Amino acid sequence: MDYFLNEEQLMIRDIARKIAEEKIVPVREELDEKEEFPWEIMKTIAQADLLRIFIPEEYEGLGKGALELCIAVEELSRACLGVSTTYAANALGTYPIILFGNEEQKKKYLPDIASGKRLVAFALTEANAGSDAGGIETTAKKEGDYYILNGTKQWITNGGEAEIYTVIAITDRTKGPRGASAFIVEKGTPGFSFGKKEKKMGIRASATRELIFENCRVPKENLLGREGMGFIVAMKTLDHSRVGVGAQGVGVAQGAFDVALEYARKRHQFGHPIISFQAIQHMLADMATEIEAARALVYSVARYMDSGAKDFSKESAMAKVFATDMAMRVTTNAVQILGGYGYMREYPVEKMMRDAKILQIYEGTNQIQRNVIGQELIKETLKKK
Ligand code: COS
Repeated sequence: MDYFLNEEQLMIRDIARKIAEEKIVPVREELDEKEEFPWEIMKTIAQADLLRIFIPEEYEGLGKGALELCIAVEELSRACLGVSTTYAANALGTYPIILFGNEEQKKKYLPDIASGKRLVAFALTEANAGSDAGGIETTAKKEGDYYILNGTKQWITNGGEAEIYTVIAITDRTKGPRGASAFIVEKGTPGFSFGKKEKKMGIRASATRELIFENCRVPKENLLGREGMGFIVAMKTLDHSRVGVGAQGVGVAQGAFDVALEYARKRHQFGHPIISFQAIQHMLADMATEIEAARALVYSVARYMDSGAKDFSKESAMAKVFATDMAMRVTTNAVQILGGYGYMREYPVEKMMRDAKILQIYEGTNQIQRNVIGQELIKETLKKK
């Protein structure tokens, strides 16, 4: 379908697609097998200016919006979700600085992020605080010109590899979610170390690691926004990034569909290509329809965000939940169409199915997305009364 993308958007799509086909597809299996962080690919992505997309122009970015980022994310995801997760998590970690950073913080960090000199990670989740993001236990205690951080963050994408971390910690436990604050913590800060590197079911090219803070001294200049704004920083950041998880769903589903379609044309059973059987045709028809519906929603939500809309929690959650549930169905059906071959590592669809599962879990489970949508629906009904 034609989404009436402008010249720049088409250029971003073509560049990302070229990197995906030429640099990612040939190594994705090996990266998955070895659980290897895709540094070489990230360098290529940086050289192609794809890390500049969402950074404002005054900080050496391209000043583009959610739609352009979604287009790039979708293309990378079509080839490998492990790589696209590394790329998208960098944006997730940067949003707190773009949305809440002061001029000095933006000048100090954004140009390096735009050029790819420094990679970023976002640190909210803890062992006892996943869906219940307000339940974090990591503390930040003000002492003179520093905040002293203590606690452990869990499952942090880009952990260990990133140079910059946006971290949510509690500055006043008595205030509940209003007692959290957000900080920029640089790798190498005394008292900041890395714990175990996780072994995962999918997205194995991406790094997922614990962050350990033991009397970690963070300069007070690294507080993002004001004290007590941490939960809002986290929620607004997730509102911005969730549509991108939707774009990941569209990308991985398209990648799996492409393989399934090609296979169905070539595979012969009972003397005919299996695509001639209605059972297979109907599966492919449903897959193609669902991918297009999800893409239309993701692009529409991204355009709505870029139009200057102030509140898009509901829409962003809708894009994430719809596109990622779709991705799980489509990748599973792609394996089904390939049958025994689909289950083998020889074909890429089993990896796509393993990879797709995380999309229903990270950046807020799809159950939490439905809570967000439900809460917004209640608010809208109350407004009408
Ligand atoms: N934008 C601005 N403010 C928001 C917000 C948003 N999107 N969502 C919540 N808030 C505000 C609320 O208005 C409330 O403010 P007040 O204290 O002034 O009333 C405060 O934040 C707490 O909100 P709420 O009471 O809704 O918080 P809950 O503890 O019930 O949690 C959910 C709400 C479940 C929606 C939230 O915790 C969530 O999104 N969890 C998933 C977390 C996640 O995505 N984890 C992945 C980690 S990053 S990969």
